Amino acid sequence: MKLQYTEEKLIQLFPQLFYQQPRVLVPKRQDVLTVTPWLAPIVWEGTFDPKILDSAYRPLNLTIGVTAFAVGKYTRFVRRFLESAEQHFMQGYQVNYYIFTDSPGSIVPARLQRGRRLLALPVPSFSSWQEISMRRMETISRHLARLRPAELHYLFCLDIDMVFHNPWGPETLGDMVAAIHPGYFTVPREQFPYERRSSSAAFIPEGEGDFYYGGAVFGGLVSKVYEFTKTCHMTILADKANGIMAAWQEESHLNRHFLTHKPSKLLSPEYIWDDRKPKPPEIRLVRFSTVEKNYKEIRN
Ligand code: UD2
Repeated sequence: MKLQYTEEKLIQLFPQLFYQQPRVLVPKRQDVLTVTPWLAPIVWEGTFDPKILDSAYRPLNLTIGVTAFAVGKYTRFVRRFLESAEQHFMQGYQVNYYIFTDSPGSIVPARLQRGRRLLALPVPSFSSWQEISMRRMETISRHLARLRPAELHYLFCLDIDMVFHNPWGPETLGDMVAAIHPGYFTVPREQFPYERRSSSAAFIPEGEGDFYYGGAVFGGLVSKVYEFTKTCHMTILADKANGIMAAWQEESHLNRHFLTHKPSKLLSPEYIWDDRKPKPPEIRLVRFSTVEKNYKEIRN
């Protein structure tokens, strides 16, 4: 018997084979920069087709890691972070969540989908929030040094006081991935809060710099994230030896590193939004954003 399928049926059966033809003379977005001057893509809604990406990445059987720190009162953010990640983060992929905390007992095991694991890993607390934030570079690099190579392919290092609102998928995967900070994507670089003291290892002089990246989101191939976090830890230590703490702690060191080691992919502020800001039309959807917190209360 000869089987006859309508086009509609074929699209239903093999969605990955049917998609709009990319048009060389018709850019998908004209309102935003979609590629850096060093030819790294900047990921915005409307610039990619999730079906094509899934058909390329799903067969690779990847495991994607997430590190997040919940020290002191920040443990209160873990549940919402994980619940929202289970809804939106890397759907259909294997995910390992590594939650570093000073109270592993308080991390309630979340209900995870198949192929997803949660590990609560003990870390010491430090007396200041700045130290807790900066020490993440050291902890992540040490953790990665101990991993079996097959355990993890890609890793994202995220702030815990954040929530996923929309899909975050394989469009974010890349060798070294940085996210454009939501507070500074419309301003000239003179206004970026880079470290401006030349005595700091995070120093960036006036007139230099590409973007201002957020410390709350970075990632990439495990080997690259390892090198990156190790280097940032070293530059933080160099500052410490000189009695300096950079203006925005490890975020300043991250920005300094990415000036000379350009990230291979950039995430638009959709991936690191701040809901207190009015949403301009260029931000078509918010994928991941900060939870409002009382800084004074939570840091004590
Ligand atoms: C900014 C950055 C953050 C970091 C920080 C450094 C963004 C959106 N956020 O956020 O990534 O670079 O500046 O100053 O770019 N933490 C604890 N316990 C604490 C303190 C911090 O677990 O007592 C962890 C937690 O995972 C938190 C992260 O460190 O999400 C960053 O600390 P923050 O959220 O207080 O930093 P914030 O909001 O100033």
